Amino acid sequence: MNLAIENAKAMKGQTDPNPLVGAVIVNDNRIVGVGAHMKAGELHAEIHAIRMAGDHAAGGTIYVTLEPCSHHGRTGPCAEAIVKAGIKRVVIAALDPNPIVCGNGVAILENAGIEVLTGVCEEESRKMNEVFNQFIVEKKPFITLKSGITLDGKIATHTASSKWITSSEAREDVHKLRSEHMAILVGVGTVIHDDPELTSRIPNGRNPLRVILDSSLRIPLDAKVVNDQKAETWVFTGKAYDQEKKRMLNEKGITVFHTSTLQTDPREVVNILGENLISSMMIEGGGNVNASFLEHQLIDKVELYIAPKLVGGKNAPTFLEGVGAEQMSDAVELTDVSVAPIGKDFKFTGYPVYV
Ligand code: AOF
Ligand code: ZN
Repeated sequence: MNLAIENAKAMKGQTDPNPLVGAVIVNDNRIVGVGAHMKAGELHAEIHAIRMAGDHAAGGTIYVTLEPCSHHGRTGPCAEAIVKAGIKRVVIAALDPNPIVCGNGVAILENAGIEVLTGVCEEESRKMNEVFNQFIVEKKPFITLKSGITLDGKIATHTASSKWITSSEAREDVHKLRSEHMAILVGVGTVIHDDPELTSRIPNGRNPLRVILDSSLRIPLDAKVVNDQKAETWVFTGKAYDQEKKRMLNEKGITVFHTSTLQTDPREVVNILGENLISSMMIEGGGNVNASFLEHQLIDKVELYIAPKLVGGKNAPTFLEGVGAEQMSDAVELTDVSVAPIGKDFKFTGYPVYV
């Protein structure tokens, strides 16, 4: 199962909105087939492993990180393929939370007289599919708030100097994070001030969809995200947007959505992204964009790259502005937290708990 999980994890960032899944077939104490799901729309992990095992699958055991599917989707049901291959025992890490599968895959296997054991390395399998597990049930993208900050929470000095807060190791890790997400979101202020590319500059990095929040369609027509064609760019504006500006953006291949409110409503943005099968998004916003998503309880995970530096200054911006909590008892607590050193900095990970 560890090998199956390792193979599944190697595909991180290329299967979405599908899950990470790995499979290993063992017969007579010998590994006869391995497989991983590599891309949505392509073969499932079990099918790769069964094809590799050929005749050696019969009588063997398959270790699979997610319950084999039962539906006729873009590929046939894996549970039926396992039965047909003559596999005698199926060891599963986690049930598939997809309502069209959940439990049905196990039922097909058990009805065919196959021994099924579930819950092996379940925690690890669930954790690696935290994005899929939420998206397949709620249809809401899994949203990670990422920020590079000083020890006192600043993202720039009071003169707006911000290069660089964190070390090159941390910045490289951010490029990896970008390539693991389907979308990346910033506010139009970031586009105006920094003119960022918002691409993933690592070897084989996948560029996420670029999402810009822009209530009054202020985005400069000569911005890199409008012109470079390195990734798709979607701009979300409010209901009173400038039609002519929208037309000019459309001409440049930019998609413009508007919400039903004057200010772009983050909940509507998230709903529209979900409807378009965007299962994961990273927010690299300024303090106001970050705060508005947190206040709407839309942040699922927080990743902070913390540089051991002190900037100070009450006018130096922090990564979370907005009005903020009234009482300390109203603060959003994070759970399942971890801290790891990275270069000269520290990477903090946690999950907000909303009450
Ligand atoms: C498996 N093995 O390797 C994967 C599974 O669109 P489809 O047909 O590829 O189906 C996607 C659904 O299949 C996905 O939502 C999840 O429930 C399951 N994924 N199942 O047995 C795999 N990738
Ligand atoms: Zn399948």
